[in-house]
Amino acid sequence: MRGRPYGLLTAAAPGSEADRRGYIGKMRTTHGAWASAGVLTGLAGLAVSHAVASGLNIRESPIVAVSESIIRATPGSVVEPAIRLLGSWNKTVLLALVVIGLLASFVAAGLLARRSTWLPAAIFVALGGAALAALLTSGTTMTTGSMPVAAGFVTWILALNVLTEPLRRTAALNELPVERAEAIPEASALLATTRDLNRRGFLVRIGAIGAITLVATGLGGLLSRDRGRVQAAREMLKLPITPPVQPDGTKIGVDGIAPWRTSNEKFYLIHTAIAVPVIAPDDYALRIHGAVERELNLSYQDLVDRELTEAWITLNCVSNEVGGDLIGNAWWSGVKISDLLAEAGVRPGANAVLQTSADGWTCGTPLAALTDERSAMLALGMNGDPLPVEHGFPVRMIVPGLYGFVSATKWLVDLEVTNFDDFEAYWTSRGWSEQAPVKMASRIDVPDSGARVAAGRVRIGGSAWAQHTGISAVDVSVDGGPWVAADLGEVPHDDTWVQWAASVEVEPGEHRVAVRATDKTGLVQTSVERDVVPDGATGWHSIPFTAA
Ligand SMILES: Nc1nc2c(c(=O)[nH]1)N[C@H]1C(S)=C(S)[C@@H](COP(=O)(O)O)O[C@H]1N2
Ligand SMILES: [Mo]
Repeated sequence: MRGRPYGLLTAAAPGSEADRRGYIGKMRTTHGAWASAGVLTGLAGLAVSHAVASGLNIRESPIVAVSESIIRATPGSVVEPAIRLLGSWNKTVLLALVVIGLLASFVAAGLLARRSTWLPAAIFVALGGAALAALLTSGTTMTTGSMPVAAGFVTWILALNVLTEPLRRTAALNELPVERAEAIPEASALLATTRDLNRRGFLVRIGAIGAITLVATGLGGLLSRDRGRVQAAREMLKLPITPPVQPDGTKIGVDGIAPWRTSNEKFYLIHTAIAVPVIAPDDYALRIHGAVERELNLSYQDLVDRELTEAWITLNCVSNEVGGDLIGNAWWSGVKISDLLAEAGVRPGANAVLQTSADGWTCGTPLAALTDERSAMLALGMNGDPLPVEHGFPVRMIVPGLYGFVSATKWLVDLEVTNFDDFEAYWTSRGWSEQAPVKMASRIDVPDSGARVAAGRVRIGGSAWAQHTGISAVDVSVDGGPWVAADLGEVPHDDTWVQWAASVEVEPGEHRVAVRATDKTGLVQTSVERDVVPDGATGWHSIPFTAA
């Protein structure tokens, strides 16, 4: 028995068996209505999640991230012929397939919503999980990546409920014993009115969710256009900087040690901003003021036109635990801060420079660290490219020898020459130290913690750092035995980390190897374990391994 179209809902066709038996109020909800609810729900979630992703400046919207992760996960033997076959259309075809897959899932979710609340939710959990996995493997952090996915997921669940509620009510109506409704005119009229109300309710809700979807789509487009514009401007930049040429001997040649030069993609990211500032070079302005003779106001071009300084500098985070990886070493290009401060003319009495980022984050750096011989700079370039947006584009500060939270302001827009007594910076007001030189540290990268290795001669290797002081020796000790001196890689100067490697003899069984460094003043790294708060962790890194 087929229903007659009645908007998106159908009534029993006149003259049908149902009609003859008096099923006047018996109106079915069509598959079409449930499927459309599913599709609109799906689109609403995608639009909201895209808007959030654009607002957070996540490079890829979840759909693109999923498509790219499909490319990554597909074996080359499949991808390569496909690219050859489809030529430049391959990305479009892939995106189209992803979209078709999504639409099919949305239709399925809508149809399943008729009988179950759990099955459509399970579909959305699966889709959200795939998007999250794709975003995370594309380099987005967990906190940032989970937000667009969570927003999309919540939209899916809410929209599906809102849209299917009138359909559900109509379906419930159909379960009522209404065979003899025709005989009672009041009942018949009531059924017709309820049916009509449900139908109108459904259409109103379709309209509302549709409007939300359109607004979110427009918003996402605007937000990502802004980021796209700045990205494009960044890519067009021709900075007078040189590409990184890694000095000979810095690589000690043990597989598994973190590369001496950290690529921009692998460089750790730490910032409090949820949506990172997106600043076009043309809109950039830096103010240098406070206790100075002459206030300086500089554009991006003003900085580019100055003499640029370039250096290898290892940056690390005070929150790096013993053995942790919140550290990276890059080739930075920028303007020496000491030159700018000399030009501004620092007045006596000042001992600090307060920096403010475009997102309002602040930090204070000792004036001395910015005026001595070290290459403290306003960096424009990282590893030969303009700074990546999330690493502070267009301008950030880099100061060798100090933790990032007291020196490495990203999206820098304001430098105030002042005194430590006169301000409290972002982290200082939250229990962290006012001043924080990097503490000497050493880390074991090879073997992996808990690894199985062949008994006999075992290679141990890793990195050590004491920025701006320099490392003079690294030693390892197995199971508390005597210290064995490691070989050190070369370094261009004392502002970078150094790779080290040692060989030890081990019997079969369980072992633990520890490492400690010595700096160029002769200070031996302390074994006293201290937490990262308030000014950096201390203690020896050690790892267990098994020799067989
Ligand atoms: N604007 C801004 N700059 C900032 C931060 C921040 O939260 N906001 N974090 C700082 C900290 S704690 C560190 S360790 C470094 C990290 O720089 P990276 O993300 O480029 O590795 O940036 C510093 N600069
Ligand atoms: Mo940090």
